[in-house]
Amino acid sequence: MLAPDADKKKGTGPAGLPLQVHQIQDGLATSRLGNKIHYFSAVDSTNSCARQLAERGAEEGEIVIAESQNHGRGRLGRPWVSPPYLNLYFSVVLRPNLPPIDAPQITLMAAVALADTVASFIPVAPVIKWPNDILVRGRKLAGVLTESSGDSVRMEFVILGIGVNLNYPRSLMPEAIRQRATSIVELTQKNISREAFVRRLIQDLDRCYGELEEGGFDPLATRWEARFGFRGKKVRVEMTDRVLIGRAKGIDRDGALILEDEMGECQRVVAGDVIPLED
Ligand code: BT5
Repeated sequence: MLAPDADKKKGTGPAGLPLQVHQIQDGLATSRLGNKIHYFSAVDSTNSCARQLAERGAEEGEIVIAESQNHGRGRLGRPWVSPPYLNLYFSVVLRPNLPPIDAPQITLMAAVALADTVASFIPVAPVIKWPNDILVRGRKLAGVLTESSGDSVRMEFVILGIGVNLNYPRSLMPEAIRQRATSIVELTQKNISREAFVRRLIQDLDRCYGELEEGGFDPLATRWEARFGFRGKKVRVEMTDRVLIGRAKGIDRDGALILEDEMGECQRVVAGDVIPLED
């Protein structure tokens, strides 16, 4: 928890207090998400917790929120730094009516919703870095981790996990992320109401998820592209088995990154890390 002194120095909001779940849910106007919120003070990972609930039959839209995670994770088992009472660690159970091949669309849909939410709390436009980062002024504010379960024909469920740095002062960030991460309080110099943020996020996700299911991926892909901060930029893409250098063009309808390599040929990247390069 934030020390009282640190709280005083950094703005006016209620950083350091437990989330008031009823404030998130009261009057929440959504059609699919947020009927049930499972709230914990500490878990290993909200994604693992939501997966267990889904395996026991949790319904679409059930949400797990924790104040802290002991083993919060990113992609490829990378750690997600998750100190208590400052940020948001959130996972939602989805049971989408989509074939497994379209699973990446869920990550991209979530990035659009999350960027919309973030944009309503800060004065600068957030940028999406393919596939799952929200960056502001070149630093990482949030990440998305989707994990699905099912067979090759049908997805049984998808766990959509989101971590966002909210009232997290740089002084409390560990060395490993301090130079590359940011938070809402660092950007605005004010603590925000975490309840207001979560509420808005649930509504934005509900809206974008509904659009994906009803209108398909194309309209969301257009909005994703509008927030994509790397179109035409020179990037290095690190995959598990190789590295590509080229210019980012955008995404295709499966959510793969399209890169024009140094020979002028277009390459599709389905999984990897994008690192911006100087032109
Ligand atoms: C991600 O992975 O960005 C996905 C992060 C998803 C976290 C949420 S929290 C709720 C839910 N439950 C979970 O267990 N996970 C999800 P990736 O692209 O692999 O980025 C991971 C990298 O981000 C790390 O290697 C660090 O460099 C950096 N990082 C770790 N913690 C961070 C933080 N709090 N803020 C900014 N960057 C961080």
